[in-house]
Amino acid sequence: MFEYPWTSLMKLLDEIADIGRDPVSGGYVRYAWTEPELALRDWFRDQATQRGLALEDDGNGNIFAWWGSGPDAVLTGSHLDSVPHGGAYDGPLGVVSALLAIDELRQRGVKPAKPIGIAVFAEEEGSRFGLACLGSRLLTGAVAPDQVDLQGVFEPVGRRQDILDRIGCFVELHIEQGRALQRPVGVASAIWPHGRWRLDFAGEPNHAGTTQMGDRRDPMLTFAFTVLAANKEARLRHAHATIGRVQVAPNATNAIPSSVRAWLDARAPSPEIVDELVEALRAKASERASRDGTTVTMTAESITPAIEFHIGLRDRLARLLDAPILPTGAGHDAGVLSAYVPTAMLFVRNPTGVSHSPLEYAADEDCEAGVTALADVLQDLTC
Ligand code: HGY
Ligand code: MN
Ligand code: MN
Repeated sequence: MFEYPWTSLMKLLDEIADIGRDPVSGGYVRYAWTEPELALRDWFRDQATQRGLALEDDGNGNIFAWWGSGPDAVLTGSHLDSVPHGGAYDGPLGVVSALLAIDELRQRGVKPAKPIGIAVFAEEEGSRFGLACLGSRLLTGAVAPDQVDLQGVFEPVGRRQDILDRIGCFVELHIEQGRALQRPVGVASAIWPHGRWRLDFAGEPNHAGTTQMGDRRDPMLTFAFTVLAANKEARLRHAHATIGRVQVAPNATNAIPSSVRAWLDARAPSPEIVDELVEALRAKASERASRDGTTVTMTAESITPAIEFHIGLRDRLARLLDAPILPTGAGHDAGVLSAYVPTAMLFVRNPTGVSHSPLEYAADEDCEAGVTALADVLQDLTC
């Protein structure tokens, strides 16, 4: 009889705890197709092999591990890449919980009537190439290979209809990324529409000591105004706007910059509000640029529409687990998959609400409750 390695969730998370961890921040730097992320893939392949799961690479950087074969599969899983200096749970919790949910089903003696798959999606955070959920977008054809620039690192094959045809539904488990969930496990209803825009500010490089204040064309001023305006415009609309990444050239203490490049992340309850917010910011930044003698351009890099998860599946999971239903402002591969297959999400409580930070945390007992919930769901959907 097949022997599988029954182990605890904390032990599995501990096995990967040192991979890609920055010793100074304590956060994870696990960008797609870099050494730590490749080590995590190897670790996942090894875990899947130990469990007798059949591995499949989809040619888009995504890995699947199958228990059983054929159509109408129930797929679970998440991602292993991170934001710069991210937490231990965002992504890996869904992958580790999936492995353990399969262990749990086998312990229960469950013989699923449908295949169960675990997916590890590539570049979910878009930390390396800018486009969030790159792997799931390529798999589904939401983006084509010729629409992405992977700088020669990887040559994706694009939409895999044969794999999509085999997926009956997808259920991603993920740590909650705010404080809204008061119980150990919840079920997602929706994802706010969101996007990323690149902002390019250009001016005139010059000497910090000799250039009169009135003679300057300083793009840093236009940038600074735009950061404050993004915050104000978001608050006015009950939306979220963040400028968390910036590059300055030449980045010298004693020189007026020639250019500033920054990225805006904007999210809101409706796409109309996201559009309004971005257009208001564009107008304000341009007006300020004309006063500063600078220029500004805004370029969309990654747009994700509003997602409503499959209502029947959502309600079935909420009933089965007696779990609350809640929306989120965070993006997920489940959001991309939901346009192609019935999709749901389970959230594990985040007591502080902190995420995309080394301080991200979930209690061990809530993570264990997540594994049990996922096992219950997989059993319910496959038996
Ligand atoms: O950025 C996001 O919303 C997600 O956590 N990838
Ligand atoms: Mn994330
Ligand atoms: Mn995530």
